[in-house]
Amino acid sequence: MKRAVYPGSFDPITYGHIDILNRAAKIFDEVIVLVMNNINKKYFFSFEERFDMVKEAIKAYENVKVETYDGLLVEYTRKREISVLVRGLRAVSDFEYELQMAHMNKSMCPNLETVFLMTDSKYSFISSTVVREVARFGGDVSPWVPKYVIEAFKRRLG
Ligand code: COD
Repeated sequence: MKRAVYPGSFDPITYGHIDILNRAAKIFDEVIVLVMNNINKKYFFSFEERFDMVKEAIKAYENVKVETYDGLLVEYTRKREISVLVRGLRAVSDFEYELQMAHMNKSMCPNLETVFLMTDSKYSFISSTVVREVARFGGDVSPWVPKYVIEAFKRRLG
């Protein structure tokens, strides 16, 4: 069985993330969406809120699970014996960072392969950062995120 992990912050999950998830679910037998913390980022939603939103997103898939991990990604993949990491690419601007991460992960865990999937062009401009910014100013984020994310913003922002 070919398993892959799709790690991210998902602060919040967007249609861009879901597009990548959709593609990965068609390629691999099982996909684990891993909600993590990037130590360089300050998060708007809590770990639990991000997990709950991803949990809603994966309901539509039989072969997708969600988990959380607060540690080094390569430690997780080693423990779970997962050899494929899925990352999404929106534009060339993503590539430099992603390439660095892929090499870093490979040097720590030689069996780990990073697979890059490109998002549909209609999602290529969406980022969690921009979604948060628009939501904070009361803008309509419904073209970019599902209903349960809008609800989470409402709970947060009042
Ligand atoms: N279309 C397609 N893909 C998208 C879109 C979009 N619109 N938006 C985001 N993505 C992709 C990103 O390119 C990325 O591949 C993935 O979705 C997740 O994105 P984010 O922003 O939710 O998550 P990141 O990039 O902040 O990832 C957080 C990690 C902790 C997973 C990351 O920093 C990492 O892999 N770190 C490795 C180091 C480590 O192990 N850290 C743990 C703590 S020490």
